Amino acid sequence: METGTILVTGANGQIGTVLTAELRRRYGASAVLSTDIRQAGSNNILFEELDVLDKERLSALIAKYEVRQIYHLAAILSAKGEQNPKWAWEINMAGLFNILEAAKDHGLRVFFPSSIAVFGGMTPRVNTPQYAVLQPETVYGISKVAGENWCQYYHQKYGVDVRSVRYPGIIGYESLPGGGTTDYAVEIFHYAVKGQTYECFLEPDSRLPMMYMPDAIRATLELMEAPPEAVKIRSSYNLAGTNFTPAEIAREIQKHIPGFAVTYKPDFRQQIAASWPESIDDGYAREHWGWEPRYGLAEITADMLEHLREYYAASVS
Ligand code: AKB
Repeated sequence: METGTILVTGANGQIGTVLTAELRRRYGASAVLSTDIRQAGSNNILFEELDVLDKERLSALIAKYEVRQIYHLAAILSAKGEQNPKWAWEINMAGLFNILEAAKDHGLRVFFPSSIAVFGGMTPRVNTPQYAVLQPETVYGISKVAGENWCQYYHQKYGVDVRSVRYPGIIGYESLPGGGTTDYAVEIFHYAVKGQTYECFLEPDSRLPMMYMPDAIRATLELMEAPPEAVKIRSSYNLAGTNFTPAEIAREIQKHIPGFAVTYKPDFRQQIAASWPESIDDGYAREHWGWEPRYGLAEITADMLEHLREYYAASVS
């Protein structure tokens, strides 16, 4: 597929780090321009600093690198957003507007990550359907609902080829999450491998939808590479991998590390988690563009522990 240059915003974040590397593996290092407000990370071969609120710089980079696609990953997540709601709203919304306007002006394909955070306490929590009540209880969730609607609007009014999924919590070993409610499911593995007790900020039975990073990257690329007529939902697709509770993931880790201990000290993030679904019905993604997850809790746990053991062994030697 002819992609031109692909620009990634938020490329140094949890998903951006891994997605950028995979895009470079597929399309070539010089075909992917990584951008972030932070300095270049380790895999940033072709990197430019970019604040997504800086519309002029965004336009200049699109022209300079002949950009054809944007993966717009820069955003403030659920927990961090609650510390400073107006700032989170500004970054999440004004940033998206800049991307959608640029896409309209330059005819770009856009990926917009939405989230299970679009749902709230009025939504059915089990097998949450695609078309459900969207009354989120965080500024992050409100910005994602608005963002989904703006994506659909730009598609319908201006023909912008924008595509989106509602990510569950993402678990991976290559990068760390920052500021989310599902972050515990990554942190817990690091503590386990380091032989430390983990203090979990959610209750033991707080079930949430989760997905392993390779599944998340594959879903993103499968959606972006699907023929336009297959992408029938232009707000955002429900997407499911697996789901589990802190107690279940702790038990799964203990199968590999029997002495691993978890204590529980729920904080404000428990209330956010309680407003989100336990599991997701992703029937439309399966039907429209063939989505199928590959990793369950057992596979995620074994793979995470293997890679993190290698990582920590290499960092001490
Ligand atoms: C968060 O916890 O805020 C994110 C998400 C589910 O969108 N990981």
